[in-house]
Amino acid sequence: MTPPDISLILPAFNEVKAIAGAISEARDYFRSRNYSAEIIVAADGDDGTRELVREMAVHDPALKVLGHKERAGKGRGVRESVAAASGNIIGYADADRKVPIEEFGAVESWLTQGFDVVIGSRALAASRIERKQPLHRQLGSRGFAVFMQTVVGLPGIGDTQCGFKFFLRDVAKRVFSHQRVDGYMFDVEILAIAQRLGYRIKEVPVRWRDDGDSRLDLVAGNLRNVRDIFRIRRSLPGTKVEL
Ligand SMILES: Nc1nc2c(ncn2[C@@H]2O[C@H](COP(=O)(O)OP(=O)(O)O)[C@@H](O)[C@H]2O)c(=O)[nH]1
Ligand SMILES: [Mg+2]
Repeated sequence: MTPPDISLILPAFNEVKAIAGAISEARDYFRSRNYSAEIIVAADGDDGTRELVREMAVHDPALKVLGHKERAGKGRGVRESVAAASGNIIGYADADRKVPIEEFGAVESWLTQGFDVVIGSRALAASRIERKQPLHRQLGSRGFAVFMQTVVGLPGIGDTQCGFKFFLRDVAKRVFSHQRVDGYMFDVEILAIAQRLGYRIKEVPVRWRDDGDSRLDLVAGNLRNVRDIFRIRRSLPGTKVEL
């Protein structure tokens, strides 16, 4: 069977209000571009998100659903979805649609121009932030970036945490086969692995809008994030080598 042009992964933890809209928007967008698209939802939690997507998938063979009743982490959801994906391009976007799917247009051109990984960014001059995060999250993100760059080091990357990242299929499969962190820090880990493997990463400005509905637990979640950043550093070789 010919692979779909794209596999879009939507990680979702208790997103019953947002998920149907996110799926149909993505489906309509790729259809309008004449792309065949597989959509994989990694749905954790117990609010009925997974069941709703399963229901939608009955009439749509290009829609798949994975996930766990217990929260398993965004990183784990994306990793399991990449393993199940077959598109020529594999990528993920937040289910709460902080980045509109039309921004894929800006990503795609770089993937056809020799880049292996293309990531959305809020940190570039041309990024358009339509609704900002609350101040404590903005400050937290800035502090996080300094801490992360000191401990792990991702030279040249201004925004690791924007949840809009796309890979050529073989690149996604290879990078994610080395990926271990289950929580939010998996974004840092995959970029670090991709850099160490010598892949070309392009950061592109995107339109971004805060949804004011975070799943991050500010205390326990951030303690885990700090621990995971150190874990990522320990697991990476100091210099660029073949993994
Ligand atoms: N599968 C899965 N998805 C998650 C988990 N935690 C967060 N997500 C999803 O990851 C995306 C970003 O998370 P969120 O906490 O909303 O980020 P924020 O809105 O930027 O604070 C959303 O689509 C979430 O539903 C998880 O434990 N498992
Ligand atoms: Mg959210």
